[in-house]
Amino acid sequence: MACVYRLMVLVSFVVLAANGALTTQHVVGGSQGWGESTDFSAWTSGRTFKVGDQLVFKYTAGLHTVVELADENAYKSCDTSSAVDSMDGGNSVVKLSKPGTRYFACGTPGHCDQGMKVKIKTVADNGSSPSDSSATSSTTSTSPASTFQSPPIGVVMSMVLVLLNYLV
Ligand SMILES: [Cu+2]
Repeated sequence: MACVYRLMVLVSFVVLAANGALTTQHVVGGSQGWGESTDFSAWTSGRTFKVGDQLVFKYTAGLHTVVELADENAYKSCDTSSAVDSMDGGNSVVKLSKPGTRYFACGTPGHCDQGMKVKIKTVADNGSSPSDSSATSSTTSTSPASTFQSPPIGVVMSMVLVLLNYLV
C-alpha cells in the first residue's frame, strides 16, 4: 500500500510540474475572435506574449484566413503576396517559439485594409526574475500580475527529481 501511496504522490507532482510548464494560449481578439470588427491593437495592448505561448485564431473558415507577413512594410501596406505562412482551417494555432515581432493579417481581399491585422511582439520568458536589466528600454515595469506567476519550471522539475530519487 505504501508503494501505491508513493506513486500517487509522484503522479500529483508530475501533474503540478505539467501545470507549471503549461503555455499560455492567447485567443486573438478575445471573445470577438479573428474578425473585421475586432480592435486588435486594443487587444494586444497590456498583453504580454512570451516565448512558448500560443496564438489561437478563431474564425469562420472560408470567410477569413490567417496569413503571416514577412515584415513591418508588408504589414503596413497589407501586402499579403510576401506571406511566409498561410492558414485557413478556422482554428489556427501559432506557436511563439522565439523573441521578436511577427505580423499576421487576413488574406481575404479587403479585410486587412479594414484593420484585420495584428502585430505580435514576443518577449523572452524570464520566469519570475524581476532583475532583468536588458538593453532595451523598458520604462515602467509595474505589473501587478507578476505576483501570480507560476513557479519556475526549473524549481518544479528539481522537486520532481528529488522525489524520483526518494522513490528509487
Ligand atoms: Cu478576413
